Amino acid sequence: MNVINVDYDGMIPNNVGLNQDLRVRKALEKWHPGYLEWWQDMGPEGFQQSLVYLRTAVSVDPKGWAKFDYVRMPEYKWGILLAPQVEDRKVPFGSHRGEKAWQEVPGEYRAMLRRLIVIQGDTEPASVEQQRHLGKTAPSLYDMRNLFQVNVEEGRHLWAMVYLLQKYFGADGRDEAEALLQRRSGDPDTPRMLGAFNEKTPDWLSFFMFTTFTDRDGKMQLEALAQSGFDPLSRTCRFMLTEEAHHMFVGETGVTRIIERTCQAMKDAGLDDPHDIEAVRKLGVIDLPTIQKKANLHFSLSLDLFGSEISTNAANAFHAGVKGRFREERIKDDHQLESGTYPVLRLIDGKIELEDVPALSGLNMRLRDDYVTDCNVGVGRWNRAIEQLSIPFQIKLPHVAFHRHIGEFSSVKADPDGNLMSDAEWEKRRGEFVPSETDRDFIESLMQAQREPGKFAGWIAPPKVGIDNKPGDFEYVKIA
Ligand code: BYC
Repeated sequence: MNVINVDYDGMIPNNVGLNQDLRVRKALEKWHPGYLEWWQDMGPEGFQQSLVYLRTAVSVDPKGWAKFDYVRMPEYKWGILLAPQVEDRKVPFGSHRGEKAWQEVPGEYRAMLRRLIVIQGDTEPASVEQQRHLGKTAPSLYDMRNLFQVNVEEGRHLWAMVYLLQKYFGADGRDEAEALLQRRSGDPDTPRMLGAFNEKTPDWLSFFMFTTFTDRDGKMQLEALAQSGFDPLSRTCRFMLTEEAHHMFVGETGVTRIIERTCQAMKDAGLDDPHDIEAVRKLGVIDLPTIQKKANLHFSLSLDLFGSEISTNAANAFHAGVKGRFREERIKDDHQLESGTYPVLRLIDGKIELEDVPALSGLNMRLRDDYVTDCNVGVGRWNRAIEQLSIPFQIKLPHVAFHRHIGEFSSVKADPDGNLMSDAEWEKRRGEFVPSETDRDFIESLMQAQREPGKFAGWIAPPKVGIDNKPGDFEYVKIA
């Protein structure tokens, strides 16, 4: 089996030798119709027959792994692709560090691995469900195509996790694979597993914030799982990361383009007070303070995805060699962390203070700190766009205690600077920190579809370059 090139002959493109693995192939072929039903039901609404200029993975060679062509989404080739096996790979951390990486699930870590794979798998269809209405209000065909690209790739990521469940977890794995198609984002009875994946993505600013902040959590979690001593999981996540980069690109450049348009419209109208919200909104663009509030909301929801500050689950997963740290191989320490500490922000006697905790218990925080650093790079790019048009405003990430539902700070209320406040004061001032109903109504009023090739809605600037170097007026979606 050539692991670089993908076998496209069967129903399920793959580089895992499915043709020689009848049991798993049959299990996946049985799962396939349910998946397609889910996609028709919960995937992009109203565009299933449209031809979309999509990227499909055809190889796992980093130099040329994808091809672009028009595809109807239900006919997209959702395949199972693992990054090439690293010869003689060792478990890189934890108590098994230096032992041969596992090609099968070690019995004692079966439940732990299954749980992590199911949680990861659950987020993928959840995001498609959250974004299913957005096609109708796309600000351009370019953006519509990017949305659908993200959606089909999240679908492929679900396939990736389902393959692991079907191949390595027997009957339990099959049940979990079914359950992944049954849960629904935001459903009161059968919700998705993690909080942020049950929130709404009501408009395109939210979509760009989600792909900036929540997909970036995806990147961090996949990086941590890509370190796993369980080699098939590591290889799966390594390949998923190549696709994930585009999702964050969509988010970050989407917000940048909104900012550019707002600042340009302000300049053209001779407005330089970014806080004169009414005047800015009259120009038909989104004011910067509202963009800040959306960032506050999506960043804080994404922080919740890192779990609690002090976590035995995280400690156990690292000790077991199952889930590592961000870029484990670049860290200079013993990679076992049996001694040593990590500084964690905690709530101590009603105050927010740093406390040194055992390094193993603080692993969720370590990953979250790496995440915040990564987010700040993106926010820096947004601020450069604002600076270029000399508008006196800076987007800032809120404090980690702000608007939290999981962990240390879920029991208190804090403003975006981390000042604690009473519940009553928070309720009174909530609309200053996260989008109010009026903000949401205003944004919604702008969400009018623009479907002419090369044209963009008035609240967002065109991109600098096209997808696959296509010209500005390229018809990225041929709407049926
Ligand atoms: N919501 O020990 P703790 C992506 C539960 S995004 C609800 O602190 P742990 C994507 C927790 O399950 C990346 N419950 O948690 C992005 C535990 O319950 P049990 C997705 C939560 O395990 C965009 C209890 O609280 N991948 O790919 O250290 C588009 C104690 O928690 C939450 C992963 O997350 C929450 N937010 O850390 C598409 C990787 N947080 O077991 C896709 C896999 C915690 O006591 N998952 N709880 O019943 C993990 O690594 C970990 O499970 C978590 C939580 C980081 C999620």
